[in-house]
Amino acid sequence: MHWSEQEAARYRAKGYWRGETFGGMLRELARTYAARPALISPDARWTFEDLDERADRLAAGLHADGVRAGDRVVVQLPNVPEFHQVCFALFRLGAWPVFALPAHRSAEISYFCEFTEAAAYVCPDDAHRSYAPGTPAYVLGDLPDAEPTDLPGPGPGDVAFLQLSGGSTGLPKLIPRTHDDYLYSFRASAGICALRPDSVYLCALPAAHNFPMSSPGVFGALSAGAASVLAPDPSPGTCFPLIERERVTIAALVPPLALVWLDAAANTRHDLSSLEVLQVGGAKFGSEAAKRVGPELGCRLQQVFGMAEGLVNYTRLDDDEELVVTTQGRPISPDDEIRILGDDGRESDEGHLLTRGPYTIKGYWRADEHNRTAFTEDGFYRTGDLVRRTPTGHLVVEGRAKDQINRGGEKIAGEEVENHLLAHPAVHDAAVVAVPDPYLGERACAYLICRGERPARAELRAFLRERGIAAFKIPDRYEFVDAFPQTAVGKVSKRHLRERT
Ligand code: J2J
Repeated sequence: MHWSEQEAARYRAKGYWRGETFGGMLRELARTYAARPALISPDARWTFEDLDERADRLAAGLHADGVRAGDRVVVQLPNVPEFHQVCFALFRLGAWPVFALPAHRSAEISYFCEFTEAAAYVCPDDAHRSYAPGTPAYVLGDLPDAEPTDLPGPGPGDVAFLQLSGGSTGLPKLIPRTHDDYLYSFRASAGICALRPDSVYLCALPAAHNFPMSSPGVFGALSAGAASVLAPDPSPGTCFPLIERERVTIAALVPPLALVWLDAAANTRHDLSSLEVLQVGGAKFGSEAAKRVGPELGCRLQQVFGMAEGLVNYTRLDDDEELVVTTQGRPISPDDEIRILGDDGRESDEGHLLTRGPYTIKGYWRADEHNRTAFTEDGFYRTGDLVRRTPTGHLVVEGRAKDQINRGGEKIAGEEVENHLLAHPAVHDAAVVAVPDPYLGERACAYLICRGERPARAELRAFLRERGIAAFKIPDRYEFVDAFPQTAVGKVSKRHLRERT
């Protein structure tokens, strides 16, 4: 579950792990950058001092309510400055945010609350309370507030939060990230992206996602003394005016949104000339679209291939155009160990990507059985991604060997949706697989074997909605079949199903 003493000693000696916590970092930033802007939204503007003070007051309020170090708190908030206030308040208490996405509904939220035995749930409005029956809820706008007191904080090696895995299993796995490892990953990312105090980062994707949180994301921007603009949604209609007004220098998008931005930029009246870097990641960005970014948006493209479990790759700002357009970058750290295994299990330059390093986890939280297969005995994480390594050490994502659909950057675990479909009385068996899509890259298709009469597609969708799962997990297509193709060992062959479409 942990880095070995030897690894930890090396990461400290090399200066990756600096023995700092989130709480300490913010205190330091508030001293250095004081009245400079930290978080900007369409109707709020918080300085570093504001964030520091508000985090303290909220921490004191939560503490007075009984929230303690090690407690889990499910956090589901939109892109508002309070999101980061809640994060830092919990970090200071040593309580762990469990990051849910705004799209999650009752099935996901109730699971997170039960599985983590959450002490509280922080949600956007009253309507969300019902998602977590039995867990005390705090609603945005009604957060507790008290005079700051001296609270004993967590240590740098302690878990800071639980991040959500994209997932390939029936129930989502939770990723424990420590102060030391996460601070390293976003500080190093801020360096790679050349963030300075006068940089302005646009957080257009949901702030809880690992990409806009840490690659370099809002935390990386804060660590560099830079401001972050929190966009309520990622559309050009919302973001272009914000880019113009706040002179945004760097933004992060998933590929389908990058396409929307490219098309919208062609006839916008907004001035986007402040934009220096557009980061695109979360799913494969095709080279044809990648080529358009420079000429059409007038900024540099940076491809980002990362995962909430740790490893993040970036094309560098001074990489050749060819590398930027055709690869998904190279690792943050010289100590990110990359192992690529062919199907025969031998090391190769093409095949299954495994990794270990100073900010890649050694195990999911409370998932011993799954961890035995998701990690090797010598502590490498099996990413489930198929990659090719170029002579320059850049990685090209060629495919995936895990049971997951990447719907334009939103991850869907096949098995999770199958389990919901199997609860329908007319569904005898279900297999959910990815089908290619020109806009989203992939969409989800459910293959179903039914008993009796086939349910209408609209009924299946309504059934899944009622089960309370996030809308993006509801399959786009339904195909009815009499049998599933089988592998040599008699399992459903999802590869053959994918090839049918
Ligand atoms: C192809 N597949 C990609 C890319 C992620 C930065 C950026 C992204 C994430 C993220 C992140 C890809 N091309 N450029 O956490 O910090 C797929 C891979 C990977 C999975 C991880 C970050 N970028 N992927 O997307 O945990 O399959 O993290 O294993 O959501 O997304 O998903 P997630």
